Amino acid sequence: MQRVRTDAPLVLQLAPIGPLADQGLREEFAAVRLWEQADAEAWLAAHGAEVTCVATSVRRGCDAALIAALPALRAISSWGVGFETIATDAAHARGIQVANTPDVLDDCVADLAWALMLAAARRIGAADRYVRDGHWRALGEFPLSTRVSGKRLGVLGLGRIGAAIARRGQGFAMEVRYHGRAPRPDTPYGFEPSLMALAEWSDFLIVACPGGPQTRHLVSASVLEALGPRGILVNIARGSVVDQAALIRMLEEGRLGGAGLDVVEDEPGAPAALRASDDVVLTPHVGSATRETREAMERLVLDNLRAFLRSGRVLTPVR
Ligand code: 8YV
Repeated sequence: MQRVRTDAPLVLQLAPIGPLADQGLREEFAAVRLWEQADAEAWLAAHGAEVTCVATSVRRGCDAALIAALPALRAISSWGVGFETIATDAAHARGIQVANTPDVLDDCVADLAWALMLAAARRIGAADRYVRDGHWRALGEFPLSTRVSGKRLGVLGLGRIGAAIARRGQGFAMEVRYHGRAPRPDTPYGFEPSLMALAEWSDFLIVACPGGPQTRHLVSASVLEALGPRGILVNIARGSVVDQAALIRMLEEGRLGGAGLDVVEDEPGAPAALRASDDVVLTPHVGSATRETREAMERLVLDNLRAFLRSGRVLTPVR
């Protein structure tokens, strides 16, 4: 795509983001679409030095090599609250601002965490299949499930999404505790100094911490063991946080009660062992995927660019 106004700052879009953001980037920012260039490498070699802003998503990311190829880059506006696919260290080392889309998705991701917890505990997926497959012939035949109300809810990562998950516990008369990098005395929930202690205490453990190398396989075989044969694991964060091989083994051996997973390792697609288990409820990484929230995320991508171009500061910087 050719730019019409050559005096405007050059915005480079790395991948499609969504209809609203894509339209805004095209019409308001005349963004160049890298994936549509016949030869992206050649385009970068010819024009990389003119790019001041990048628009991307957590799915597409922006790695250190690309940042190095854009010597005039000053801001990256990314769709998604996660930013593990963006080389933030390389960006910050050069004073490049990185913006993500926090806050606007908290409620929908928290809602889905609860939906998965309720579905896994009450065996909604299995019950739905039972009815659909024509097995509902007598009353009271479907196996008993697990109570949620009044139980113990453990949250790994009490950030914005974790706090929204915890708040919902009040409506179900649940006691809530959490583990994270530091206690949050501004909240009414109990802090557990170790994840093992939290898992031992919890009936339900919801993973809501960031992904990336620092949290890889934090939910290990021993943490799952501590959660126990009645315990239920929910993950709406990143598949990488859970040792998936251990999770599958524990489920197969009946050493974990069940799991509700919106994310898995090596997305897209889930391994056959998880798909085959009636103790597991699966969704295809759709925590933020409501019309309302996705629109708000797309708007924020544009608002961050607008704010940067107007004031030199993005609205929601990653620190
Ligand atoms: C998206 C997300 O649903 O914001 C994030 O970091 O993971 C979600 O909002 C996900 O990126 C879909 O692929």
